[in-house]
Amino acid sequence: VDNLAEFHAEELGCEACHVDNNQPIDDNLSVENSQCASCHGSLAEVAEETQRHHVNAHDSHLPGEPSCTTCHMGHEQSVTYCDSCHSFEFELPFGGKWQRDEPTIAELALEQQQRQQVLAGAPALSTDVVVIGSGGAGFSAAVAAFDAGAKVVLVEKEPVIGGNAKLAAGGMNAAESASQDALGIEDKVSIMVEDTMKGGYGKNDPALVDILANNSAGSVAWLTAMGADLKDVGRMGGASVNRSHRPTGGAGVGAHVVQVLYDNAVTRDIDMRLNTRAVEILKHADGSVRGLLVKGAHTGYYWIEAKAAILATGGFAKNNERVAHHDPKLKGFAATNHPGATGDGLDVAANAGASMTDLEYVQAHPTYSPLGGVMITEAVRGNGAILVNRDGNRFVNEITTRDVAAAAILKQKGGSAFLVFDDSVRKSLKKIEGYIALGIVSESQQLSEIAAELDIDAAQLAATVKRYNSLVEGGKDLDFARPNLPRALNQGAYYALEVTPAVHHTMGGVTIDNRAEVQNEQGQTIKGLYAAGEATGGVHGANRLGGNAISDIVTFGRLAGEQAAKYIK
Ligand code: FAD
Ligand code: MEZ
Repeated sequence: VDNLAEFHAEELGCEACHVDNNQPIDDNLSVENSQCASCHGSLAEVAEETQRHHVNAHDSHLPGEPSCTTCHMGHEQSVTYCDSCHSFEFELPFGGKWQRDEPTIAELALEQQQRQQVLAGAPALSTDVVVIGSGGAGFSAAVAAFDAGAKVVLVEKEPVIGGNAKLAAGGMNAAESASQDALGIEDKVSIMVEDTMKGGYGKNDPALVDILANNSAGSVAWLTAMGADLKDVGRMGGASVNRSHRPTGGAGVGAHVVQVLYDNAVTRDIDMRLNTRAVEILKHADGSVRGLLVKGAHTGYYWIEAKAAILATGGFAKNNERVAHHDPKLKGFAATNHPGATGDGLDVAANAGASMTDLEYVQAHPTYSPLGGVMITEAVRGNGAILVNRDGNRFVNEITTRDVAAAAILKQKGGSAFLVFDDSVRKSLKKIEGYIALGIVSESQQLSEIAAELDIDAAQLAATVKRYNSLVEGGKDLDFARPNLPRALNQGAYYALEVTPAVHHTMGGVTIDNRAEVQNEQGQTIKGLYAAGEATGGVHGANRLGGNAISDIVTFGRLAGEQAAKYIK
């Protein structure tokens, strides 16, 4: 016996897990997962039992309802999905090491016989709009299209929802929002436009930036009306004012927003299909969309008849081969992204005739923890942390744009630096608790102890913190012109962790117009094909500002959903 299925079958027969001819009846494995729960209890119940571990494998931070089969595979070796970012290497029954083995869209095209057979037959289902991807763009599009009167099916290739959106930490940018008003923050849509264009080195499509900024407060209001809490507003790199919205207390924005969108999709009874990969957009003879060919991880190929498709497949930062092809400097870099950020949606779009914009612009996030395998949110710096090198010196304005901060870190000895903060920063941002729980942050009442632990020059670190605190008191950073100095670092314990840049965001993607319609190489609209989010290019130019992606995906996701619903009518 070398897998869970054989183990169960020996004692209980195949019917312990399956109800229909010993086969899964859907790719969500809804029957199989409910069978797991009926014997072993719900995820929350299992989490109670496993809370003795340092990191509780079942107390997941993923939104939605992660299913048992995400990690506990039936007929294959079990793997810890968390290890796609972390390296917990929990002991799993019949477990193996996390690995990704996803054929490319080009490789799948070789399965011609199966595909042609399926396409010659009837569709497995019909809908108005099929949405590809369950990140923030996909869910926003699905909910908006549904609310505009369309029947919607959403497909997601991963076993869990949320894509990169669920990992978003620091915030969602919006100008002239109700939350800013409540906090007395003065901002203007025009300043958000200026900051975004400046951060993108003027390479952005100005029409798309106008849509982003003009609808940003509306998108916060739209999410709030559906149950989101975006009342805390902080600062991100490259922003002139505090405009990054997140839940009260500074919890991660992405998991919260995805949970709200997911809950709203569930309330609307939207058909959501996990483990279901989009492989080809199907078109009528006149070039308009007629549906989508998908490959279910358990049920194989089938096609969905749809009058419109919305591509919301995210970026490709986790695919280092593709990243290095566009930006060779980033070859071999780690990435902050979820494992599905491989860019195969771009291949699906390209095969449907879509043109691409700005693929050469790939962004590194300056503060990734090599020890934890996770990105440390810019909000830690925004809320007051400083960056020091091994000599104990500051070397950059900590909240400059991330391309500048990343380049500055790479120039330091060892190509890395240290984030240093105190209890007042910790208390200002819930997200920090997660990093501490992961065991990747050094903590001490004495700066000198932290310096010794991390091999930083202790005397110089003490002098740097003293100097920084005096600059905070004077209200001006005379050393690096950091525009915000939220707090001195002198309360309670000190904290520090090593950080280095990692590939984070791909600014380029499918070319869209101001109705989120996909354009072909000739600059014409592909009728019925829409795109939104990180799968598109043009919004962020050569460099995205922190907090602008969540704004982008919700605003353009909504737009794509509304426009697709209008089109099908
Ligand atoms: P995603 O959320 O990535 O969703 C795309 C989905 O499509 C994925 O689930 C993927 O599996 C699926 N998919 C791909 N191909 C296929 C296919 N062929 N068939 C079916 N499904 C497919 N931005 C901010 O503005 N603020 C932040 O605080 C912030 N923090 C971040 C923190 C981290 C660690 C990361 C990685 C990113 C962060 N970002 C942040 C960036 C932001 O999260 C992403 O740019 C954004 O969420 C992308 O949303 P999306 O919906 O376009 O794509
Ligand atoms: O926009 C981002 O990618 C972002 C704010 C990330 C983060 O540091 O939290």
